[in-house]
Amino acid sequence: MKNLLYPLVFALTAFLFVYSCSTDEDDAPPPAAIVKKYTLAVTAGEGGTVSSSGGTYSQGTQVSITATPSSGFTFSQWSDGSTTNPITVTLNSNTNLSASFTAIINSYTLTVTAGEGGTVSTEGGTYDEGTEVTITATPAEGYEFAGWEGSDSTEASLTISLGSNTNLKALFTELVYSITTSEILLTNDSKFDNKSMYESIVNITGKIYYENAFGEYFIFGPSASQIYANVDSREEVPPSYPIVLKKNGDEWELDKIYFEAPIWLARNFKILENKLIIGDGNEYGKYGAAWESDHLEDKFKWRGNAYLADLSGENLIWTKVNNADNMAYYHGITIGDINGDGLLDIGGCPAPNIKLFLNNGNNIFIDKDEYINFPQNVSFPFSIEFEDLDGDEIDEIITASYGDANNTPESEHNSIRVFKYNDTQNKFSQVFFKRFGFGSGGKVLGATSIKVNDFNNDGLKDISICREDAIYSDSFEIWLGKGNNEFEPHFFQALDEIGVKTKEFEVLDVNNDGYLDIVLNAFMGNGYSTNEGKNFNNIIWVNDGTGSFTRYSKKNLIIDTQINSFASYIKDGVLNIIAPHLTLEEVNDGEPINLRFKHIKLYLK
Ligand SMILES: [Ca+2]
Ligand SMILES: [Ca+2]
Ligand SMILES: [Ca+2]
Ligand SMILES: [Ca+2]
Repeated sequence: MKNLLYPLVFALTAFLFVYSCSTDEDDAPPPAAIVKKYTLAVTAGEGGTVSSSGGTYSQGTQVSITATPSSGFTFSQWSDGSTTNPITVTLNSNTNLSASFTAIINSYTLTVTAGEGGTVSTEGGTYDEGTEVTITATPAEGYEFAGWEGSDSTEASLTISLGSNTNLKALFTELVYSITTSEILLTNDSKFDNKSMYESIVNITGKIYYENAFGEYFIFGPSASQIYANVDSREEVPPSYPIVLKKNGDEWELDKIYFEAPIWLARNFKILENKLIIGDGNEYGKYGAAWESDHLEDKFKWRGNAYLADLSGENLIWTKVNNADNMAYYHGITIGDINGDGLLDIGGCPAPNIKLFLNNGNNIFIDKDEYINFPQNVSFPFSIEFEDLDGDEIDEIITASYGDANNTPESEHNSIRVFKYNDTQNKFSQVFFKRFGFGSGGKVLGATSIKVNDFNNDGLKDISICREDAIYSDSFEIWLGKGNNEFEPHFFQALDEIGVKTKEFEVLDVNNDGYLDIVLNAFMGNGYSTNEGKNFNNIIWVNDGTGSFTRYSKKNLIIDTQINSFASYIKDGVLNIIAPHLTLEEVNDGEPINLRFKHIKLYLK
C-alpha cells in the first residue's frame, strides 16, 4: 500500500504546481517597484512647539514643519543648522529634527541726570532686562544729596534692576554751612600747665592754619595771659607751647606739642614762603602800660621771644630769632625781605622800639634796630608789616601807631607811616606819614593788626587795620594806595553798634568774587553770640570791589554751635572756620584735656 501512495502524492503535487505556475504567468499584472519607508522624528526644545512630531513616510516625501515659539521666546534654528521656518524636509533617510528657541531679552534705556549742585556716576545707557546698575550721586562742595526724582530711595548710592525704561535725577540742596566735630585728647606729660593749655586753646589770637605736602595743620598759638592776669612778671607764669593739630580725613587729631617754642601770648603772626613768624605779646607787669612806662624793670618783664617756624616738613622746625639780650614785646610781628638779599627778615613792635632782625643766612638773625629812625616822641606802633609797595623787590616797612589817651585825630600819635630802604645810608627813612582820618576826637584807637593787600584790584597795594578801643569801639579801616608809597583813608567801620570785639582779622575772598574780604577774629561771647547761636554775619565783611565793606547778609549765618574762638581760612573756594569748644571747668591739672574741635564750612555766595 505504501508503495502505491507515493506516486499518487507526487502526481498530485506536480499537478498543483503546474497549475499554479500557469496562473501567475498568464493572469496577474506586473509587480510594482519596491518603495522604501523612512521615519521622521521632530522635537521642540524649551520655549516652543513644532507642528508635527513626524511619522513614517515613503522615500522622497516632502514634509513641512513649522516651529512656533512660546511667548517670550523666539525661534532660533533647527538641529540641522537651518534657520528656515517653516522647514520642508525631504525624507531620504530616517531623520531626527529638533527646533531650538531662544528666550527674548528685552533691553531698556536708563537715563540718569544730576540736578544743580552735584554729579552722578553714570549717565545711563541701554541695558538688558534685569541688569543691575549702581548709580552714585555726589554733591558738590556746599550742597548735600536730597533724594532721587524717579526713585523713592533716600540713599545717594542706588542699585536698580532694569525692568522698564527708567529716568532718574539726583537732587541736591544748597547748604548754608556744615559742621564736623573732632574729639581730641590732649595729654601733655605734665610739661604743660593745663590752665595755660586751656588758654592757648580758647584764646582768640595767634591761631594758624597751614597746608603743606604732608597735610593740613592747625596751630594753637601759645597763650597763657588771661588766667594769670594779675601777676608781677612773666616768671610767675608757666609759658605755653604751640599745639599742632593735623587733619585726618574729616577730623582733626593732635599732631604734636612743640616744647622748644615757649611763648606766653602769641598775638599776630605771618606766613610767607613756608615760614611762620610768631612773637610773644604777653602783658605781664606791675604797672600797666609798661612798654612806655617809666618802670624800666617792667619793660624787661614784659618781653618775650620771637620764633620762626619752617612749615615745609612733616614737623615744624623752630628757630628762636632773638637772644636773651634782645627780647621784646611783640604785639605786632612780621616777615619779609627788607634789604633785597632774598633772605627773609623779621620785624616786631612796639617795645622797646621797632625791632628789626636781618637774616644773615642759615637762620642767623642780626638785630638791626638802628636801621630805622622811628620818631621817639610818639607812641610806638603795635602793628607792623613788611610789603613791597613800589615794586622794587625790597619790602617797605609799614606801621600803624597805637595812639594814646590824649589822642585827637590830629595827634602825631595816630598815624600811618611807611619807611623805605635807602641803600646808600643802609637805613630806612620815612617816606609817608598821615594821621588817622577816622574816629572822633578823644577816642583811643589802638591799631592792633595791619595787613597789606590790593582791595580794589587797581594794582596798588592798600592797607587794612584793626583797632581796639576798650571804652568806645573796636573798628577796622581801609587806606587805599595811591602810588608812590602814599595812601588815602577810604573806609572805616566801628563795631560797637553790633557788639563785636576784635583785635585781629584775616583777609580772604569769602565769596569768590575776586575781591578780598575781611573776617574778624572776634572775641568769645562778644557780638557774635546770640541766644540762637554764633552770629557769623557780624564777623564777615564783604568788599564791594571799591575797598568798602558791608556785613555779610545774603544768608543767615547764625549757627547753633558752641565754640570759644576761631581761625578762618579759604580752602577750595570755601570759607573754613576752625574752632575749639572747651570750658575751664573741664580742665583739671594733670588730667588729659578732652577738646571738642569744630570745623565749620560756610558756603557763601
Ligand atoms: Ca633780607
Ligand atoms: Ca619796595
Ligand atoms: Ca588798591
Ligand atoms: Ca570777595
